[in-house]
Amino acid sequence: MRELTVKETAQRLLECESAHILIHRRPDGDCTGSGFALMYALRSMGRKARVLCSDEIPEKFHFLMPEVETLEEFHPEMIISADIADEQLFGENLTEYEGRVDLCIDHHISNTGYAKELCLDGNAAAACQVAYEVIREMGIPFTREIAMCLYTGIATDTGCFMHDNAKARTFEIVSEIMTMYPDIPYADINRRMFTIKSIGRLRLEGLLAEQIESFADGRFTVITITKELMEKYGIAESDFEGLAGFPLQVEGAEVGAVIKEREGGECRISLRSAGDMNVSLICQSFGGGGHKRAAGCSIYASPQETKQLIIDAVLKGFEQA
Ligand SMILES: [Mn+2]
Repeated sequence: MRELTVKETAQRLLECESAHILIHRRPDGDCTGSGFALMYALRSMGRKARVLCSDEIPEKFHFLMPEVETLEEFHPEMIISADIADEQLFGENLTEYEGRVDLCIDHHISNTGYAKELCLDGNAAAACQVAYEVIREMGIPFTREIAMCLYTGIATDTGCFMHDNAKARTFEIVSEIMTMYPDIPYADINRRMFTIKSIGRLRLEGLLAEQIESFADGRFTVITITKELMEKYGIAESDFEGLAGFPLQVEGAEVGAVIKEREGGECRISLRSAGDMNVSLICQSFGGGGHKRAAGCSIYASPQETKQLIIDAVLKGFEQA
């Protein structure tokens, strides 16, 4: 693997005649935005480019995609990946690309270096931020659709500019995009990405709110979802997407846990920390892992027993801090 500068990456793309652009499984706004922005950039120069994803792209991101796909199948000269830290994230339908990626554009410091060449900025809030620098460096017209893709990826990966990955450069880029295209409905995009939910999802959040239990004077909040509850309300595993941080919305909560009962006596635990506690250490002690502020593990026990084990571990963590 060779690390490329933004300038070298721009040069690669300027020379690229045709490309398949891979984005990660269970696509989010950042991989969708960066993938399609790179596709539009290549197509604007008359090159062939197509975005490939193992899973279907959720409807809320469809406005970033071409309305109709007119491009026929082609054999790509280059395989590019966007926002993919690890080949394991290609997903089951793109495994044929393992070991074949020529250029990866990414912002995860955990990137495994699977591509032949890598353009990585670990300080960038989003892959879209890296893609912005590359496309600007290419010197090609910065189209409205590119602008919309990159804005959406930056907005989603920063939690609508709320997370601490939103830095001065992030806001500069957004400012440049807004100056170029003041008419893009930015606030409407934010609303669609962050506020609008299906009625089912909203009801699920209501149900979750009812299940919240507090411990350690409210510093630890827990939501336990049993199979029985999921069946009763017709909730699917996929409905929980992005809800791990839900218990942390409670005022005063420093650590939050969502415990979900699964088949086969398994309970899946998502732990989130808003403070100093390193929840990946707790999850590691149960055979799981993750990051300091976001981690997960599985425990093979009843939901009640699982909850008690997690409570004990977190309270011990508070005592030791
Ligand atoms: Mn990303």
